[in-house]
Amino acid sequence: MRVAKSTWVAALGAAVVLLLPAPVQSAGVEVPFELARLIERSPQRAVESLGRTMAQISSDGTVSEMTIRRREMVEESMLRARTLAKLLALDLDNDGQIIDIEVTATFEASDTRDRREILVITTSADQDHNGIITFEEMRLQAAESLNDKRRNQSRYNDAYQILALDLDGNGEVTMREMVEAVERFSAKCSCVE
Ligand SMILES: [Ca+2]
Ligand SMILES: [Ca+2]
Ligand SMILES: [Ca+2]
Repeated sequence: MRVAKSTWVAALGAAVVLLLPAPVQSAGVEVPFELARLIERSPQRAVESLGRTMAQISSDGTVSEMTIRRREMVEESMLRARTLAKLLALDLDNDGQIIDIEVTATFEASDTRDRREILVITTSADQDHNGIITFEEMRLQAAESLNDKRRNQSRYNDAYQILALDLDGNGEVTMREMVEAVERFSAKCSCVE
């Protein structure tokens, strides 16, 4: 299901027009604190930033819990695959496990930066410290690298906050809905810009 980018570009254009005269809407919109601050700082920039996030999640910019989670899972699996690929590259004889000789051989053939990475990843992957990294340990290491990444990641938290802008409560937020929600909220809070 591919929808042209022009859909949300048009919505953004409409947003800018809508936001300038800031028509007063009576219906209140409850938004999470962080999102409220973003809108209060600049409704127009909030629309642009939220629009970008929404467009990254789905081609037509309509987001729901499912589309966000799906996007998140795709990214997570790519991160896991990257770590797993680094470990699999050390399995020189392709028997599904990494032993000392394989690490040493790769280590000697690598430059300083890669050597550091090899040391870090192999030390951390060999969870039972028996000198052998099994495939199960590689899989666990890949999952763990995701946790590190996740701690620093706020992008999807932002995306989930957008769900608060579901004005008609149908479980998804369209670009137009987001624009209208920002407009209503900014009218209510009499934000400056
Ligand atoms: Ca091996
Ligand atoms: Ca081990
Ligand atoms: Ca909706």
